[in-house]
Amino acid sequence: MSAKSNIGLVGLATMGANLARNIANKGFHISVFNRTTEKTEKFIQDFGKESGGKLHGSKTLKEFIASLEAPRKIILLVKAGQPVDDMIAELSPLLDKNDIIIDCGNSHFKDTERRQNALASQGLNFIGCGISGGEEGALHGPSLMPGGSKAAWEKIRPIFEKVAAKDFAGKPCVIHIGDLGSGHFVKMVHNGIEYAIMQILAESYDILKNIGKFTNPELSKIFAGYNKNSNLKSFLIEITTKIFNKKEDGKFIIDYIKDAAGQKGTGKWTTEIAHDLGVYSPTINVAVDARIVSGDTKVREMSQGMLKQNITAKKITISGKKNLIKQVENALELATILCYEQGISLISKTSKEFDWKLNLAEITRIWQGGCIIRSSYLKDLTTALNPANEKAAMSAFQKIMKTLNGDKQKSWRKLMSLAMESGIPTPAFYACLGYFDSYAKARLPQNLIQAQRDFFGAHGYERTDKEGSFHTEW
Ligand code: NBP
Repeated sequence: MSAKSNIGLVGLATMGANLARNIANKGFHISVFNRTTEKTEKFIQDFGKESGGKLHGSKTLKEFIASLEAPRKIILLVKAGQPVDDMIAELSPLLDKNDIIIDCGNSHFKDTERRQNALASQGLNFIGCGISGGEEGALHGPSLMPGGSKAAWEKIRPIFEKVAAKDFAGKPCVIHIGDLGSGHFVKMVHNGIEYAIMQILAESYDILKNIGKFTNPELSKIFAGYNKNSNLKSFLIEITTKIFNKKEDGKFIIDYIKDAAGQKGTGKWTTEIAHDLGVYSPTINVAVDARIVSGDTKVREMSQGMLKQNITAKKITISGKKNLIKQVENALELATILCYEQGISLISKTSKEFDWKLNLAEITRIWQGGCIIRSSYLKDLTTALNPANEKAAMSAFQKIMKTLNGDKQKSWRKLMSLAMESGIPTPAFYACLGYFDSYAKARLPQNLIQAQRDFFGAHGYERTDKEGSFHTEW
């Protein structure tokens, strides 16, 4: 290769391979490197032709670095954690001042800040960039959330804007999120919202399957119906309709998948920072817990014989089935709105705490395409969060409030009673309702907790009728 590549990428597993192909397909020359050289060779063999000669494989890091135009822009898509530090340690001595490393993996935002500080002392730029959309997104257009130096962002911007998915108006689903680790932070909260929505979808499945007695093809049709609701139409519901219909060897695969849900940490990290900053995000917490209990298979198998659910299951009628489909739709619609709300509140509070000045409307806009939590509801949410058009923001906000406060809420409450009576665990749905009900009340019962704390620990309390701190000899 005579001319140098516009960008480089390290890590040719699912995400890296697909993102590299996407970048080449958008007309950029890209050099690639993978720790295991055979993977690089196979990748170039498989996709070199499709790229029209724009993909360039390197066997050594030295060769890789030499193939890149200045300032060098290097995307890392290696396993999060120690491998990122290992790659930085190998790359940084070979780089020149002002070169840019872009970590697109799911790194913790505090690790990103540590790496930014260490590399800044060597004159190198480090951007922590969240990427969402899985392999399809990486190949055809992901949602990208870069954070770090604005000047470095401007250097990668032309490539990233071409590679990203498009929002509802056709604009790229990428912005400079903000300073420091803010890009990885926003991606982490995105994943927290993803955990919460996936859990309420799983609970909807449980209710429909075990109370409604719907078959897999019926479930597929029901979810396809939900996907016509403008607040629910989403990537996650779309794939859910496909999952229920998928057969292998004549069997529905869903019925044979173990119910132990995996997790790689971003949900847990979201709950940790929410607790650290005192942000109420119960559905994200519960979604992480639900994955934990799902993995506790042995204990559940043992306790199933001991714990008898004292319920009398009623046979569901045809009209009851129809009603159930609507009740679940209403519950899903309102709970989904509240899942996004919990994530946005966390981003907002953190932005203030760290003085990041994050643009909430722009963040939800870049989630409109490419990413796992893309949904048509994000149109209203983006508008409601955009202070630049006050009238439109107020009208979108009122529309959301009308949905939350209307009759669908009653239907959701009835569904929760039914789930409880039927012994179906729906902790994420309850958490969403608890979130709503807690903020709907100016006074909560924690006056009792304050009294108890003062009783046993002389912690003192404040009063509603006079200023100051008080203690009672109980
Ligand atoms: P993996 O997370 O499975 O990582 C595999 C890659 O890391 C391979 O290229 C491997 O090289 C390389 N690697 C490892 Br492991 N240790 C290394 C080391 N010490 N030095 C250099 N390279 C090393 O790949 P992925 O699923 O494509 O994900 C990449 C990143 O993107 C992760 O942070 C992930 O959390 C994030 N992400 C994934 C998705 C998704 O849908 N998969 C979505 C969004 C974000 P080798 O071939 O030599 O073993």
